[in-house]
Amino acid sequence: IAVACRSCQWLHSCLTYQLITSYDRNHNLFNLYEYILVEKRGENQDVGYIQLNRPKALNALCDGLMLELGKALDAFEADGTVGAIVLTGSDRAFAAGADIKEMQNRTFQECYAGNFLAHWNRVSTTRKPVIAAVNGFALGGGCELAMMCDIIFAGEKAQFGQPEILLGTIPGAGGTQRLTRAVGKSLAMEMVLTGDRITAQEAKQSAYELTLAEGNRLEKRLFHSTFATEDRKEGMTAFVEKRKANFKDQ
Ligand code: CO8
Repeated sequence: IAVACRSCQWLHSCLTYQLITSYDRNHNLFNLYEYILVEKRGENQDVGYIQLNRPKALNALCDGLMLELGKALDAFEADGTVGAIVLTGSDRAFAAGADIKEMQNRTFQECYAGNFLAHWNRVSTTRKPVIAAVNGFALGGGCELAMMCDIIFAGEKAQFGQPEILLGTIPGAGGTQRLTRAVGKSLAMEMVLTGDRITAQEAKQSAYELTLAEGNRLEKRLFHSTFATEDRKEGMTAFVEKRKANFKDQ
């Protein structure tokens, strides 16, 4: 009986998965999800579209929502006709963070032993480009989710923030790391330490204009160009000759 039950369960989960990832005649994924809306869009139906859909909770990222998001991403990854994926929320909220009500009574032991929210990085491991279309609140885990995407396309009403400090905790899904790279250390620390939010415009102004790779390439070129100056030659020669360098700004 136990074996039969287990295979029933297995069959059930297979069927559920198949249903969740089924397409209708218009190649739209059936919306059998509870917390997200999923479909294929675009002239050629080649854009995977995922909309977070918990309006009453401002799209707070409960465990069920994140599991569904992972499944939808898996389905789009496996679908050869999908070239890129758009992840969005509503006008009012992209996502107002991890679900605080779900986390409220968790203990350290549960979080640590169960590796709480370990599956949250699924977006960042997606091989197809993922574009976050953000409006309204993108706070805490919502801001982190947007930053896991390859491109953030933000509307006028977008507000980005890491307000975890106001709840007595810290970002846990890459906020301290990705925000630093996105807006620089100073503003990232200010946001993480105060919980203050920034607009899309402020985020754009503070964004590093160079990626790390581009920055490294530029640095190397500038390093090379010092070999065109008299002072570089003088500096190194002085070191070798054990004397003080006589720089001439040339
Ligand atoms: N979790 C659960 N419910 C929420 C959340 C949330 N994060 N945010 C909003 N809601 C709910 C509210 O409880 C309310 O529900 P109800 O009507 O049943 O009380 C409903 O959404 C509407 O919210 P408000 O009435 O508060 O709406 P306002 O317009 O007055 O305020 C705000 C909107 C400013 C967004 C406000 O709701 C707010 O401050 N929300 C919390 C934002 C926040 O602190 N986010 C960070 C959460 S912690 C986190 O994300 C950690 C991530 C760690 C990931 C770790 C991975 C390993």
